[in-house]
Amino acid sequence: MRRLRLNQDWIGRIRLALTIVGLPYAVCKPETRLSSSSPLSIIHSPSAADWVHNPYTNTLRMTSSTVAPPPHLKSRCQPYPGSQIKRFPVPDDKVDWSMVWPQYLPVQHTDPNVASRPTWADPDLGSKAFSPRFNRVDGPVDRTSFLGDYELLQNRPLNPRGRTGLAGRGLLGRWGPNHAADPIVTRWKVDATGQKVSHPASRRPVLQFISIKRKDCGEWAVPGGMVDPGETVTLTLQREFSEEALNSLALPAAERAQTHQRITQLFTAPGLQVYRGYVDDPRNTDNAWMETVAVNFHDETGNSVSELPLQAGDDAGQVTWVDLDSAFPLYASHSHFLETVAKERGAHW
Ligand code: RP5
Repeated sequence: MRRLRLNQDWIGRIRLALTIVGLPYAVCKPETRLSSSSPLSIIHSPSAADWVHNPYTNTLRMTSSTVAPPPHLKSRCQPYPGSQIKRFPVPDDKVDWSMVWPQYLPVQHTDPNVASRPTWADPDLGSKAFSPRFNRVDGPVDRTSFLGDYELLQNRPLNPRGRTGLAGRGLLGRWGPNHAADPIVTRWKVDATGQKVSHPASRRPVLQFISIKRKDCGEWAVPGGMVDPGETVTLTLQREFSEEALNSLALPAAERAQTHQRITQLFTAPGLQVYRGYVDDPRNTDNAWMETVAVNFHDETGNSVSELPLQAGDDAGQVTWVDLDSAFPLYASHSHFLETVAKERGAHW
């Protein structure tokens, strides 16, 4: 409960700050409160023996689903991001599709930008020459879900985590799963003499991660992004990190090549895959939702990526090293990923 109060204090402060600076849209407010039985906590903190190397994605991943999935809370936030649209209110006990609810009347919304058919978005269902193969890898677009096969209702994919109060695609480009990748780059916090800094309360060493402030909502987040059609997750992780945290697209060619070489070293070492699954993203709808693979790349000695000059680029308004701490509010399910990183590395949380 103490942690919940802390979180809400932070959210209040951030919302106040956003109001002052007038960001495009305020932090999305979950409709429901976290309860003390929230599945946000780690069921089992894995030991080194629980990790196996996956040669295809070059990640170490957990052998079993030891981490509880994130709760479906932000996916019901009001108003819908980037709009004044109010979702049809969905109480906790009606989230699951198995609960019969004839009165359910979700608001239909697809953002005009998505409807205008940018290259990253699907056409509308029913459009000529658009026959998506749901639950399949559909040409260069992966329409499979980490949660298994999803259902279709009237030819529309159904969010496997349940109702959101909004039908259509909202701000998301793909019908069904929208796949992302989240690079969590960490180092130990050290003092002026190079000694690890421990947190006074937990007495555990403090980890820091590279965080960006998203331009769209002003929330702090992991510098993740969408997997482009045909792209491997490994490549997305490095590309998104370079674009958002190092502003690689704006660097002069020589500097860009140097930066690329340095971060390739970090990203080619196997990372720890800390999460793979559904993301409780405020943009989720009944028919389109976020899924991700979150991988931790750790600079143990602090002399690799730690020395790179951070510069916000692309979707990021700011970039900085942030201490891992449960009280720091983050976008979507990102706190959940960081909690796993902290537990796995024996760090403060
Ligand atoms: C989140 O949205 C994912 O975890 C990832 O961080 C992010 C991808 O969306 P964009 O940053 O590309 O908008 O759900």
